[in-house]
Amino acid sequence: IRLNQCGYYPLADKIAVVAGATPSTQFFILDANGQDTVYTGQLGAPVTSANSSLSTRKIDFSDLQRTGHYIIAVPGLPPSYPFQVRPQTHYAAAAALLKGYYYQRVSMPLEATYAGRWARPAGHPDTAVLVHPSAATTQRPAGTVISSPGGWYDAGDYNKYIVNSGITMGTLLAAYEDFTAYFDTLHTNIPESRNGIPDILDETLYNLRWMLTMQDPYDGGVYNKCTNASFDGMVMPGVTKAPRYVVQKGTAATLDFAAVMAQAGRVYRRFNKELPGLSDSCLQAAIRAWQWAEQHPALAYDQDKMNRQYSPKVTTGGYGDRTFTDEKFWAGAELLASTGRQQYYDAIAPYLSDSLSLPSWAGVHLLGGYTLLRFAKQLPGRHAAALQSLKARFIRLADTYLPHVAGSAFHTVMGKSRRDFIWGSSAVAANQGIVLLNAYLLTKDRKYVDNALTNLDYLLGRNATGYCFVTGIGSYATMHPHHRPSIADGIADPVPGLLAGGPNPGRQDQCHYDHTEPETAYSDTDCSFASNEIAINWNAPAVYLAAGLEALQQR
Ligand code: 9MR
Repeated sequence: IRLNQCGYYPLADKIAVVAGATPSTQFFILDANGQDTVYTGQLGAPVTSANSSLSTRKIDFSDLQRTGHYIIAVPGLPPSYPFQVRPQTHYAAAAALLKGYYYQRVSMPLEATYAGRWARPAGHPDTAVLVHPSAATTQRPAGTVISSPGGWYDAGDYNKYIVNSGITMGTLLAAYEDFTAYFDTLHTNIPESRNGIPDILDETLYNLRWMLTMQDPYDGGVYNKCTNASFDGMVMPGVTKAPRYVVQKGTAATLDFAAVMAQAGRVYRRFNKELPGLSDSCLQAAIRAWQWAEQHPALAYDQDKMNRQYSPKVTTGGYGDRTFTDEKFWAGAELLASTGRQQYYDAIAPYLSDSLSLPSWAGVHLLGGYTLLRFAKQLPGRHAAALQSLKARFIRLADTYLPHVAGSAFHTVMGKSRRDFIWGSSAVAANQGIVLLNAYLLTKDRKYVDNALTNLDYLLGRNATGYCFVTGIGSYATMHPHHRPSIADGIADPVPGLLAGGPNPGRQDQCHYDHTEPETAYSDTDCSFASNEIAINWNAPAVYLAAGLEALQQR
């Protein structure tokens, strides 16, 4: 029986499914001691999944609105995990997913007060990072030592990549802009929790300060990453002392940086008293990065090419992107929203009608779209017609998701197409949820919230694998993520609050998979970096989705 292991809101849809053959056509909801039947229903007709050979039957108990602890029983099958019907059912998931970033912090010790069993010494200090020959300039020749401390580890590896920090920060800052009141009171027990700044912004600040160090002060360009030459072994952070480098600047990294800094300049302005000068510094950094990108409009990060020219060879993650119109659109949109200057509108106007697609690290156009739609009313009136058309096209995109749920095997927006099951498929589910929540924010039509919830149900267990993909949450969650600290720390439970990549039939890791169909190709093994790594750009949309749904739950 596959269900949302975190439970269900009293007034929302409550769907579980039974996968495989069932001896009965009835289901029962029992109170958690197994004594009293509180609800009886008929299983839905069998539905064959589009993306695996599984067949499922629907368990719909939406009418059960009474708060309580329950289990689902289908005669002849083992009972479901216990679950609750209650308000704030995703509070724990939202807080844990945000707290996940604290555990990814690079250059500070994680103290037991905040990190519990997962306390550890500081990881890489990154106070003496070498300028790689690929990044050499007159002012900073190869071998120049710079300081680039802090930030979050990208994923299960120990490197820090600007491109991927870009979409991550953009998504978290958008979560704050869209659900400000909710995040103002969401506490995650981090060292800064009592400093008068919301925890989410304290957390993003830790990475923001690192990002600022990645801009070359002499020309405004931004290095692609701060990295080892090759991946560290499966050891705790800070154990290895291999040299760290900043490599080649690039257009995508610099524009993503510009976008984040422009957005941060706007978001942190509210905290000028607590963080004097920060907002202005971010905006200045954004403008300088934008100007650099105008001079270097198409400098791709091509790691193979770089390695043919320079040594040492760098073999860590590439995040090599070759199209820059989406980064330009996003950065321009953030600069426009933060400054109101016509020049940024003119710069993004040629891309305003580009097709809208789900955000990914390589495709950030829609992040700009979200921001334009969020600030449409504050933008100069002469842009109104263009923004109206953007809004209409955006709602059409959200509407294409709505028919996915009915007739799908797991009753989720996620998984209609096998193309949903890519490396990091969990983030596809979460980002689809963000599209739907934005459609709600623009229309106030609850159907978008209901549909977004189906994808949180997916992430938390109503999926073909039966796993909850968030570590430390639910009854049957990812236990062996490809995450160096979780592997090396000697603690059975993985570091909590981290979202596993999820099913990926590409299986680029050659690890053992029990199942290989698109929606079942998931391997809960340390080995599996293609289906079971965690990454900052996957946690972020899950933070947005879980927190957004908490903020919008019906009372
Ligand atoms: O998420 C990235 C995915 O889209 C790419 O297909 C894959 C291969 O290039 O890389 C993924 O990103 C990894 C990055 O390169 C290094 N840190 C871990 C990231 C998650 O697996």
